[in-house]
Amino acid sequence: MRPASEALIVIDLQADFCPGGALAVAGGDGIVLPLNALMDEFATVVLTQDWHPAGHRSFASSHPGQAVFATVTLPYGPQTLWPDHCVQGTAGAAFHPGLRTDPAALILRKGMNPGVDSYSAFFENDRRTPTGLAGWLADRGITALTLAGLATDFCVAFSALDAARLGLAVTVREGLSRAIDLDGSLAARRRAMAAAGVVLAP
Ligand code: VGL
Ligand code: ZN
Repeated sequence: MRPASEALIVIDLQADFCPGGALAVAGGDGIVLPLNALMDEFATVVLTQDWHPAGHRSFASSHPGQAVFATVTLPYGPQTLWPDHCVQGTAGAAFHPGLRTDPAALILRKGMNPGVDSYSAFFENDRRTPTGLAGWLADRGITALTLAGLATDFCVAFSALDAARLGLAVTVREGLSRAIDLDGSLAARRRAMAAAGVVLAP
């Protein structure tokens, strides 16, 4: 067991991000079993769940004439347009059926604001609106995080970068994460994470 100051955060291991899902990440289901095993090492496990209302502003379907994976400018900045995914209460928004959820002390839902996306588990994409996770971790004396899940170059990376900025020690388990890799996004986010002091581990 690791020290109580460490937490494992499993990002968005949901059906829609796994093969067969609406925004499938290649190999997304392949990390479920090793992550289940890794949970036993941590006294604190957090799961995050992308949890959008129908018609969310990050969906290409909400922008007539725009294609999936295009980038538009929203009031808070650039936003990639995604296929409809992780709609609250749908089968696609559920965790992968093989993922252990019993060890989780917290299941954090994000992306619920209809007009603002939230890749990071800490701040919405306006980079200002907190989810409350920073305070939850601080209250419990947690100072070091291990992050893994889906997708490496979006929700895992944004969460890792925010956590590092907040002063937490962050390790991303790349071998227990899978990437979307849109227009070189994986290489860019790996560089950004390394520059921010995030430890990229297998
Ligand atoms: C994610 C795109 C849209 C993720 C969530 O979990 O990485 N990516 N919503
Ligand atoms: Zn989403």
